[in-house]
Parts: sequence; structure tokens; C-alpha cells
Amino acid sequence: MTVTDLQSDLQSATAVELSVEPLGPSFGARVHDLDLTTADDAEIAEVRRALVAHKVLFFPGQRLDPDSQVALGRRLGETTASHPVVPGVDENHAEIYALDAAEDGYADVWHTDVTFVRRPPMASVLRAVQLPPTGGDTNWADLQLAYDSLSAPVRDLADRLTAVHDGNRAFGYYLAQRGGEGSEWDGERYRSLDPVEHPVVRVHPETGRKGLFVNPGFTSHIVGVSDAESRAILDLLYAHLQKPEHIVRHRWRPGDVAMWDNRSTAHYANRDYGDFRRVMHRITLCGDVPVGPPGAQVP
Ligand SMILES: O=C(O)CCC(=O)C(=O)O
Ligand SMILES: [Fe+2]
Repeated sequence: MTVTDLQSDLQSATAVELSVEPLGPSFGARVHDLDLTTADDAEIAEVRRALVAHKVLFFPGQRLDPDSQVALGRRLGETTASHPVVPGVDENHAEIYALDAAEDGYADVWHTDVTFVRRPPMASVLRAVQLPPTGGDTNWADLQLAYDSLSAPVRDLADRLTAVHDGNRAFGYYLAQRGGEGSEWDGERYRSLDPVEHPVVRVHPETGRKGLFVNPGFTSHIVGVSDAESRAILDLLYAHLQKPEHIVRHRWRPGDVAMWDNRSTAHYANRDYGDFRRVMHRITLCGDVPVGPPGAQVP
């Protein structure tokens, strides 16, 4: 490749600009005029950059189906199985995790996806398949902003803590239903949900920014403190991360796709639509082992 080839390659890689409408000063953005099924490599690279910068992205008017959702995931990174213990939506789509209200699929507890494994997924891509007439909005919390807006002494305390994440309460039932035979995740067949330890503050591997990395869905306790201290510290952090100024709320429309960075956010889906059916399809992308700040207890 000549220098000129290289230069024109670099130019074409940087020439695209997405139409990004920020939804707040530093969190959430809507991406307009991009068809995720036909986006070129430069556009996908920009989406990847925007994901880290804005933490949650919304793409209106998409026409993804199960095949193209998985194909999109493979262009953004490496897809995981649907879930360590919940099977895929059908035998041709082992990567798709379906949340179907008709099967008690709800996400009305604040959580970051699959933090109860050693290498939780980096990002998730969610597609609205069937929506209720009203309600069923999803909320995301900016865990880096939540960290930054703690007082300095509480940040210092959080920096040094480690927490246990345990998937049994939420997903033990699904594993039992499959006779204890889960999926292959991160090269390992899941036959039990052994609790794992992660730093309470996670350093984002791409930006170096610190964010809270505990959630009511999967974090069971803080290591090395009393039960009462653990409860009080977690309650303080949970109340703080849910403050309205840390939240972006999305009202779903048919064709919407949301994509979020699990290294910097948590989310919650409102369960406020009565007996109407709501079906969502999610894929997740492989992530890395969470790393805490220097001086954190090493799990
Ligand atoms: O149903 C939703 O809006 C969110 C579901 C959820 O938690 C997820 O897809 O990870
Ligand atoms: Fe989730």
C-alpha cells in the first residue's frame, strides 16, 4: 500500500459524520438517517465511537430482523450467546435474548447486563419487536456521571471497594428449568451461577473514566464490610445513581433500536402496561474483565 493509498483510506474512514442529536449535556443521543442494515464500515466505526461517547444511542426507523440484528452485532464486535443460562429465541438465533411479557420477561429492576460473570458484556443492542399501546419506556442511568457527582470522600471510599455479583436470584430458576445445563459463555459451559467479584468503581477500558459498577439486580454485597455496612453503602449508591439528572428515558416506537455501553450505564424497563404484550430482542457483545482504580482491593 502506498502512502497515498493509506491517506485516502484514512480519509474515507474519517469522512463520514453521523447525524447525532445529543439528548443531554453528556448522556444519550439519537442517531438520525442511518440504516443499520446497510451502514458501511466507516459508519459502523462511527457508531462504535458514538456509543462510548454518549453511552446510550437510539436509532429510530430501523428495519432489523433477527438475522440482521445478529449480523449488526458481529460488525460491532464479537457477539455472545443470548445469556449464560437463558437459551436464544430460537434454534437459528442462539445470540438473541428475548424479553417477552407473555413469558414474564421483565426488566423492572435497575441492572447492568450480566454483571454476574467474570467478563460481562461490553454492550447490548435492543430491538423493539412488539410494543404495548402506551408505557414500557426504558430508562438508562449514566454511572460515570453518578460517580462524578458523589462527594469526594464517598468517591474515595467507593474506589477502594469490591462487590459480589450473583445471578442466582434472577436466573437460578432458568438454569434449573434447563436441568442445570446452561449455555456456552466466554468459552465455558454454564452449569452453575457462581458469584463473582468486581470492583465497585470500574475504569472504562477505552476512556479511562471511572463509573459506579454496582446494581440492585445482581450485586449481592460488598466484600470485607459488615452486612449492615454493605446494605447502607449499596443503598446510598443505588439511590444516587437513580437521581433524575443521571437518567435518560426512552419512549419506544416501532422500528426503534437502542444500543448501550454496559461499562458505563445501568437500565430499567418500566412495567406499567397492564396485560398488554411487550416483546424485545437483545444481543450482547463480548466485554472484558472489569478493572478498578489503582489502589482498589483486587478481587
Ligand atoms: O425491556 C427493556 O426495555 C430492557 C430489557 C433489558 O434489560 C435488556 O434488554 O437488557
Ligand atoms: Fe438489561
